[in-house]
Parts: sequence; C-alpha cells; structure tokens
Amino acid sequence: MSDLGPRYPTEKPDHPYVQYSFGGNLYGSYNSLFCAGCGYGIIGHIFTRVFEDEKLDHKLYPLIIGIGCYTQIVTLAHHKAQKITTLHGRAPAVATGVKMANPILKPIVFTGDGDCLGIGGNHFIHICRRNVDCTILIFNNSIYGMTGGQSAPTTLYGAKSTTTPYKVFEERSDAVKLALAAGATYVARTTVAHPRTLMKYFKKALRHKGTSVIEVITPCLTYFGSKNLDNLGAEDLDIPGNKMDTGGKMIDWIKRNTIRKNQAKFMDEDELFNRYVIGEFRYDTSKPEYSEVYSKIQKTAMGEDWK
Ligand SMILES: Cc1ncc(C[n+]2csc(CCOP(=O)(O)OP(=O)(O)O)c2C)c(N)n1
Ligand code: SF4
Repeated sequence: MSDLGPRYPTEKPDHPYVQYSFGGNLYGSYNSLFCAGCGYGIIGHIFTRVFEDEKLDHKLYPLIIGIGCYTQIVTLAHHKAQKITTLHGRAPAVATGVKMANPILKPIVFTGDGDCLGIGGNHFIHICRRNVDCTILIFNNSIYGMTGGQSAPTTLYGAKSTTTPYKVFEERSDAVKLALAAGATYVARTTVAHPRTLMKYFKKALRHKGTSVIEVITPCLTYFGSKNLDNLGAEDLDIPGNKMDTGGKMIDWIKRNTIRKNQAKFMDEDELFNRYVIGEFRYDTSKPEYSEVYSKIQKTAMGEDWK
C-alpha cells in the first residue's frame, strides 16, 4: 500500500449489501479495480446481495474463479465468501474436484467467455456432461478484457477488436447451445441490465441439484465498447451508429440487443443475427447428479447394497 494511506475507511460497512472483502480490506480500499462502467461491479454486488438475502452459509458455497478481469471480484465479493482462483479455463475442473472431495459443498464457478469457451471449453463440456452439482456463471463481454481486448470465441460478427482491427468474420460460440448440447440441467441467459432476473436465476441455480449454467451478458466498454458502434451487425441497413464508450451506452445497447425467448420464437435467423436471446432454456431435475451416483458406486465397491 502506498504511503498516502488508505483511500477509504477499512472498517466493515454497516449495510450488508455494501461490497466488502478480505482482499479489499487488505488493500485498504472498497473501490473496485474494474474500469468505471464495467459490468463486473454489478455482478459482485448481486452475489453479495443474494447471499445476504437468502442467509446462505458461505462455507457451503466455495467460489471457484477463472482468470480474466472478473478475477478481481475477489476484492469486492462478500467478505465471507470462500474464494479459490484457478488456472485460466480450469475452474470447472477444480470445482469438480471440490465437489468430489466434499459432496456437501456446492461450488460456484465464475468464468469469462474467453476463459470458459476458449481455453477452458473442454472442461466446460465435461462438467456439464457429468451433471456435477455446481453453479456456473459465464460472464460474456464479447472480448478478452484482461489481456488487452483480443477477440474471443464469443465476439460478435463484424466487431472490431485489437486482433481484428477490420472485423471479426468468424461465427461466434453460443454458451447456451453448448451447455444444452453438453447436458447441463439448468441453463439460462440474462444480462447485467436485467439485475432482478439475474438474481432470480442465480437463486434458482443455487437450489438446483446438478450443473446450472447462467450466461450473463456484461459490458466491457474499454475494449469492446470503445472500438464498436451500437449498430453492430446492422451497419448494412444504414442505421447510424454511436460509439459505446461509456457504461451507460453499453447498458442501453445490451438492452436493445437482447430478445426474450418468447419473442425469439417468432423471429427468423436473420432477425436474431448478432442478438442475445435471454430466458431459461432448460430446467431438468430428473438427471442424476454425478457425486451422488459416484457415492453409490463406492458403496457397491465396498460390497454394500444401495438399491
Ligand atoms: C494458460 C494461460 N493462457 C493465457 C493466459 C492469458 N489470459 C489471461 S486472462 C485471458 C482472457 C480472459 O478473457 P475472459 O475470460 O473473457 O475474461 P475478461 O478478461 O474479458 O473478463 C487470457 C488469454 C493465462 N493467464 N493463462
Ligand atoms: S477492461 Fe473491460 S472487462 Fe476489464 S475491467 Fe475494464 S471494462 Fe471491465
């Protein structure tokens, strides 16, 4: 810490929703390390608030965090949260290990679109396939934020990034379709511009027994917004565009660029191009959970009859 002393008071704030963490306390600061206008502050707040509102025991919900800008959530998510930061893309593998070592725990995975669908794509597929009891929140800001704004598997068609200065010409990965195909049992998508829906889905995911995947669309104004116009994907229709270089402009764009699932079913592929369809896509309580089946296999191996 610099000899200027702490910029903010270090005592625990009275209000339970105020973000405060052991890491934040260590640095003598409650301010987040994110760019002003980044959506990750909203997510950290929602996490803290859901745990306060639901009076959940943090010891039962270890937070397993991948690598990206969002990893800095360790400095502001609830001070009691048990946090483990992992290697890039490996959070699902660590969460599987935690669950198998102590099945009463329910890991919560924080992962980015680059972390989960790029380097960690393989781990993501297999945790969904196994239906390991955990909640995975994928933060999709359409870019690799932490490393300087390279295009990610999720970057929208036509978007500019530091590695695609002209435009992205690849098809993007769809986290929801991938989770559904891989076998996750609760799958939803929402955005930080819909915080109440995000809280609702998060609470439902925490109650669900099996792999829950919630994709959360969130703004990176520094690398995605400032390089792109809000008519992204519709330039050819002569719709004028504005640069999305503030959090407010990006939140507006996210709201306009999302379509509810019920509306989407009346729209064709062209109308849905480059848009985010939001809603719940699967809620299946019938599929057996991995650690429960495994404990039965263990009993069989020990010669016990569990049927
Ligand atoms: C094995 C390994 N490869 C590459 C990196 C560099 N790296 C760190 S974060 C990151 C991308 C993160 O993108 P995303 O998950 O979308 O999170 P964001 O920064 O956008 O929040 C990369 C490539 C790394 N840390 N480890
Ligand atoms: S670079 Fe983007 S994702 Fe990272 S903190 Fe800044 S706005 Fe957020």
